[in-house]
Amino acid sequence: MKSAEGKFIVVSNAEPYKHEEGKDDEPVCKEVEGGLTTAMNPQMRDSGGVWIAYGRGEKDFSVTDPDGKVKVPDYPEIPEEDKYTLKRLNFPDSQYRNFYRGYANRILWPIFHSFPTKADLRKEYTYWNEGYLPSNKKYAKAIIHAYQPGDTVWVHDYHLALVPKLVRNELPEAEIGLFWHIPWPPWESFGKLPHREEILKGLAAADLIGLHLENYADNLLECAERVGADLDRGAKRFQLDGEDTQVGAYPLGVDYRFFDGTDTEGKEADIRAKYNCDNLILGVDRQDYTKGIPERIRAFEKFIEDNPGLREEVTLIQRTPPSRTGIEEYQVEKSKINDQVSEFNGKFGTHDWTPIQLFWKGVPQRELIAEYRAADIGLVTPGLDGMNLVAKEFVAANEEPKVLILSEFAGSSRQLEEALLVNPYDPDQVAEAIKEGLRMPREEKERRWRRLRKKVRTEDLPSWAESFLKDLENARQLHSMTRFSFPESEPERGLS
Ligand code: GDG
Repeated sequence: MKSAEGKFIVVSNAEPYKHEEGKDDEPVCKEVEGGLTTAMNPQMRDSGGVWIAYGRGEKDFSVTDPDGKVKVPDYPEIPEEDKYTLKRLNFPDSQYRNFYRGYANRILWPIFHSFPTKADLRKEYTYWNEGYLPSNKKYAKAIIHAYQPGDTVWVHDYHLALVPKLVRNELPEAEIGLFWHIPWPPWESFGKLPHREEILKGLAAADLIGLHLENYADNLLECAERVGADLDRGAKRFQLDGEDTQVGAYPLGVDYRFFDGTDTEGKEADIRAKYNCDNLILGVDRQDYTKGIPERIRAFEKFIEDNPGLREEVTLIQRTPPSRTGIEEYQVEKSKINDQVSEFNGKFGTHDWTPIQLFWKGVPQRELIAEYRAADIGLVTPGLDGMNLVAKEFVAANEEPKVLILSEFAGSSRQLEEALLVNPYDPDQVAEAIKEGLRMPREEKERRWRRLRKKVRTEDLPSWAESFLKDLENARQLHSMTRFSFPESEPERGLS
């Protein structure tokens, strides 16, 4: 699905595959869990492009060539023609700490999720000191090195907001798109960000900035205006620092055919047998305070407390692969969840029944699909989430009608209106939705499920990529005609 005659250069912080130490010290290739990997893999497979990312695996650099490149997926069963190039970047530990754990995840992440009190602004220096800016420069340099005229550069997410400007400075004619995977908050939250102008100037050099929802796009436009951009609200364009960009909403979808069609070899029956209970509820989230895990567990507890007759008939499986383990807040939350779950299981569990099954690790994708299929209810209740792919994957994986309980603060709730939509901070409401889900008449379940499946099938990953890339091409054409027709503000060449 290439948009132009050239190749794709996809750029993200997280790599799609890492290499770890296997048996006999041999490096073993593993898929990295995460929204972006799942989202982008099919396109990379089909287009044979270059993916530039940080190499995080312990054996990552033992398999790369001197330029940091390796062909992935590096599995013996994958033929060479189905692989693409992954270029791994290496950062000194101190730089990565400042960039990733510092500016990106202790400042940008909380502010963009409207948790400004969780933002550690003492870490403001991490923008400069071997941190966000120099790391963005390193990504930009790798792009410039890989670039050939006609290529499409597709940058992903909040770690790399300065990259469009840094690349544009060197490649004025390049087609550059950026997709922003997290919410764009209102000015009241965004405005608290140190370097808010630099972030917007960095982004303004992209031809197109995609976000999941219209209201995120509107928030971005308003924030740009507040820092002095000229706005064309109707056309969703703004001009800042001599750069002119288009903003649009592109709700990310999932690879429906993959989730629908993957053969799980009946593993779901084994999972159900293991828990020996009539109804399984499933939560799947990267560990993060935005995902609302303690609130979800509290709501499940409420449900169990309020419905003694249903005890031993319902089990919650909470699958939580760890993430950002080096950040203190994440460690604190993890131990709180452990305490919460063990206290509850100790109070209500019996010899035959453990109400909450908590797993602090990920499983391979096929097993995850089997878990989706084993579950009767998908419980997806983030406090705030740009999109949330788990909700869509749960729908895509299940041909059999199920129940989806979904937070109204997940971006996906705008499309998946036939789910039982809940306020994740209201335990009574979530507990009530669980009860409703368990009792839902077959006909209603089928009716809702049919509509959900249709949306996830039609608004899927290829259609998302196609519409973003089509608009990107148009935006580039427009910019190549008009880019230098705004003489009143002389562009400052270079972010310093
Ligand atoms: C960000 C935004 C936005 C989870 N556990 C396992 C596993 N996963 C995969 C899921 C899903 C992905 O991780 C999680 O994606 P989400 O969308 O739910 O959330 P984030 O990681 O926070 O992603 C989010 C997304 O970017 C895309 O734009 O939707 O709002 O925060 O794909 O399947 N995969 C495997 N094993 C697991 O145990 N294999």
